[in-house]
Amino acid sequence: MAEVEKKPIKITETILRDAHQSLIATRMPTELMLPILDKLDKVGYHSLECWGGATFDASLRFLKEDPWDRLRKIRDGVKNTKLQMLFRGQNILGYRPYADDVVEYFVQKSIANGIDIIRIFDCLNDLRNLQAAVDATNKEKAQSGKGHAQIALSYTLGDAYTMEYWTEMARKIEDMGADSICIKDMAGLLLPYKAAELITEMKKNTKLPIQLHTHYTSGVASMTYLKAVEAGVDVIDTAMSPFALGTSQPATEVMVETFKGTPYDTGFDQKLLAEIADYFRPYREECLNNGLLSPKVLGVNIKTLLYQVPGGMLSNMVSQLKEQNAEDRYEEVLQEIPRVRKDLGEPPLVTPSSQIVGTQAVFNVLMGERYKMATKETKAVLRGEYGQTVKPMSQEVIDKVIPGEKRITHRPADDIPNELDKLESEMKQYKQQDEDVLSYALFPQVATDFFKYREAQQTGVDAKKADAENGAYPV
Ligand SMILES: [Mn+2]
Repeated sequence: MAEVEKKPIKITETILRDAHQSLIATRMPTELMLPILDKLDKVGYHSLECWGGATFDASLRFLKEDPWDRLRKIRDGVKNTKLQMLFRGQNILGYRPYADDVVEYFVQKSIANGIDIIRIFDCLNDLRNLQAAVDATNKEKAQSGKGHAQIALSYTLGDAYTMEYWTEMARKIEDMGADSICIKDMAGLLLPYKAAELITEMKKNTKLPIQLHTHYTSGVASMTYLKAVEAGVDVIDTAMSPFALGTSQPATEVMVETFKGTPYDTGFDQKLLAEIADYFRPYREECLNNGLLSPKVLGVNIKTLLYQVPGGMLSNMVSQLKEQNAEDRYEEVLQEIPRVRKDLGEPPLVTPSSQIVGTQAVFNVLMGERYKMATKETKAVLRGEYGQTVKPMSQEVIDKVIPGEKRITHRPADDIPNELDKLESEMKQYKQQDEDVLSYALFPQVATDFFKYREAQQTGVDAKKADAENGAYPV
């Protein structure tokens, strides 16, 4: 009897990044991560996602930690496993587009401090917004031999997102010089049989490895992984059980056990995984007790599937309506969302496009007239400042919201002159390491506060007594 060809499924562990970003607002401190790195390193993961996304902001803003220092400490403790980060294309890890020189420098420093795989995405899937980061990664790879550029497509549903769209994107990503592709399903919209079809078709169109990233939010995620693995996906993202499920990823141990004895067997040691889970479980309990982890995010949110919008977007919308004493308009707004999305060229609904569409839908309903008022962000999308959408935007809406204004069709970052020197001159009094200018570039105010805090710590001033609000630190 012919042996079935073995194809062990590879796993990216998310407990150090997306798992705690999704469940406890990215609050896991570095000190909690360090003692378990040795065991995590022994599992045999494809990679450990541990940096980028919201971790950078949360470290500086809430944990008063230097994110670069975190990365170096994780690198010190993880000798064998690749380290992975999430990167928002031209927005890096911030909320505005940056000049190419900042993007390139950030990539260079991320790799120099220990990152191996950079997962790069754009909220409109406009590949032009990813080119600078991919080129920078490839440049670093050519020079130091380190670095892997993965392009992530934000998965979404809609008329424009046909099978041809996804397969065509796979081809383009390969042409751009990326090393792998990720299907990034932030809202848990990808259903099991659809996943099988998607992976099968994409595999026909690209030689690049394909990784699948989803969230448990709608309750289908582990089934989606099962079908995707059977269809030939190369890597899946999972989280150790104490921080799995709900708005996080499927549990690592469960997926490992599922594939045991099959051609997809990971070969991971369940005893070792159990020891890692034992380590994180008391922290989960602590987070449940102090309210950082809410049982609300641990269930199945079926509305995600019903309305095809991310759970976070719905809760945002409800709070906006509450503020206006207009909770009774909920259904109307829900129906307005797909219309606004169409007007704006049917973008995927992920940060920040989800907030832009959601807020505009609330405005349209509450004002009693569509686009009577438009947000600054809606205007920017219509001007092309976020990039190109898959479908054309509504001419009628363009004429009403930005009449006679200039629209751009080129890559938005082409309008941003190099800015590293200027940023450097603004923050040089606080600079203790090269990387500080990048922290400042991303979050000028938060980073400055952090630099002052750091100085106060170093000079022995009790930072708790320092006047954080006014930024006055008695020395
Ligand atoms: Mn995610």
